[in-house]
Amino acid sequence: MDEYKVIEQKSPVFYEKYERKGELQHQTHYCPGCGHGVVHKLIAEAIADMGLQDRSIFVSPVGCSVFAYYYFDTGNVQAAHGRASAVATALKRANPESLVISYQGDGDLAAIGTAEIIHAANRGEKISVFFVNNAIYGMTGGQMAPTTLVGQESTTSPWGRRPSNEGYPLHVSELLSTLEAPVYVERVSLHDNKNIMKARKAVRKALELQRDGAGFTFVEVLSPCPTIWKMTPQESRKWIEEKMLAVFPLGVYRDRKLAPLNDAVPQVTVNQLLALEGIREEAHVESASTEPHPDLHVNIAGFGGQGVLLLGQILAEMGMRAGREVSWLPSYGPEMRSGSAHCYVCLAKERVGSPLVEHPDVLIAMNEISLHKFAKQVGPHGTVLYNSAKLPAGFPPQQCMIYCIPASEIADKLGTTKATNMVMLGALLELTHTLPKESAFALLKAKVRNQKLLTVDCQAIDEGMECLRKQRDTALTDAHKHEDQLAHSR
Ligand SMILES: Cc1ncc(C[n+]2csc(CCOP(=O)(O)OP(=O)(O)O)c2C)c(N)n1
Ligand code: SF4
Repeated sequence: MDEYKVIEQKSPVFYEKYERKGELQHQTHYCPGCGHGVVHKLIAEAIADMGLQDRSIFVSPVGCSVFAYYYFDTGNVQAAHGRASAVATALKRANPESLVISYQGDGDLAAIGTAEIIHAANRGEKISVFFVNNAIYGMTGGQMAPTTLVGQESTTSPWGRRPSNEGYPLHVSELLSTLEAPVYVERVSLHDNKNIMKARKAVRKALELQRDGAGFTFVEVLSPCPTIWKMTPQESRKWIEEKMLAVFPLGVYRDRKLAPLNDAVPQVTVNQLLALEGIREEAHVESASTEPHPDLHVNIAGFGGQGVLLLGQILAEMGMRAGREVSWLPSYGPEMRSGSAHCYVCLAKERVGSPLVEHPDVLIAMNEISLHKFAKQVGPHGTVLYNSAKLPAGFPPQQCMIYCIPASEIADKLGTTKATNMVMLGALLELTHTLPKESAFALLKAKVRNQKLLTVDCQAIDEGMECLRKQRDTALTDAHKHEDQLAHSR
């Protein structure tokens, strides 16, 4: 029975079965002799040896390795073409304790994703990027890549790459090592076993540096693509050795080990900032008093000049002061005045996953166009606050509750139309009871220098609250009357 001993087996970082294929679920989709499988193996083994599988997030690109998420039993995100290092940036910043891997081909990273990689490297993002350079676009059938060699034929350079027309191959490792922030940049190759072992070391080193909190790490891997190169696996390894090494010299281009970037200005968290401004205590009290309404998604829409975006900012800042997670996402046209504008505000207990608000709990429609445009997005339990004394003629019935708040009129009576948005803020506060009006007053006090305007703003909030309260009471009374009538008629 004990005729042989298993000394090599699939890394536990790979799924046991690769679900993509109906049959042959032990195989990847890569062509025989492809370098992607080798690089996958090196990364998987390094993660397993470091014991960081549960903290690893693998970002797969567009290209032949798009399906890496079928293989790596880690966190997985598949990024749009060229955006893997930007997506990795977000993942790492949001989850600093995780090990974030951006895996990209040369078409992905060095063509469509040039901007993303340069800026991620230049910012010193604490991610590890594995750049698989096979001198061609593999997945799409062999178009010229920025790394295609001079004279190399491709479907888009059938005469061979000519510098006069297509320029020269891009040397990404060299390029990135001109930047100040990267801590580790190395180019390795898969053309023979000795070099695969060097690649193994480089992969480990990049991941270990990231684990230890260093900055941007980058490993370029010269990798065979036998299918597109129309060679056998053996020939393609030879081709790397004979052709690619001369153009892409191997070696360490940057090795700064642990060299944290020291900012003259220390970084502070939002909470520290609030504490510095002396409003953290207040935030504590507010959050305790607002427990029953944890999440609120609002769309505030109107035209430029109505204070639409400012209202959203104030709401978001009130939420922030109350210890909520918040987001504010503005959208506006090129016109500073009178173009359409809207913003989404989320106030949440947990981190906000997406700042988009497709189905708002509350729509604040500052004008008729916005009402027509957005009211249908409000669900049956949502509410519309419409800036007018009544709905436009012929406006179809909606599944949600609509309150007509003549905010502009109220603001005019107070002395300035500018306070329209504050009337709406008051109505919103009264409607949702999510945040106390005192928080709005405190915030305005800190922001509005003109005392007269400050007084009007505060009055506007009170009037907005009062207006909503009255309408709600009327609506309730009407509902009770209706119920009574029904009861009598039975
Ligand atoms: C926005 C966009 N543009 C173009 C494509 C088509 N496309 C898919 S993969 C690819 C190139 C992949 O080449 P590379 O990054 O070198 O990876 P390989 O396939 O060689 O591993 C392109 C252009 C796409 N999917 N999305
Ligand atoms: S086309 Fe090239 S890069 Fe793509 S899987 Fe096949 S060998 Fe690998």
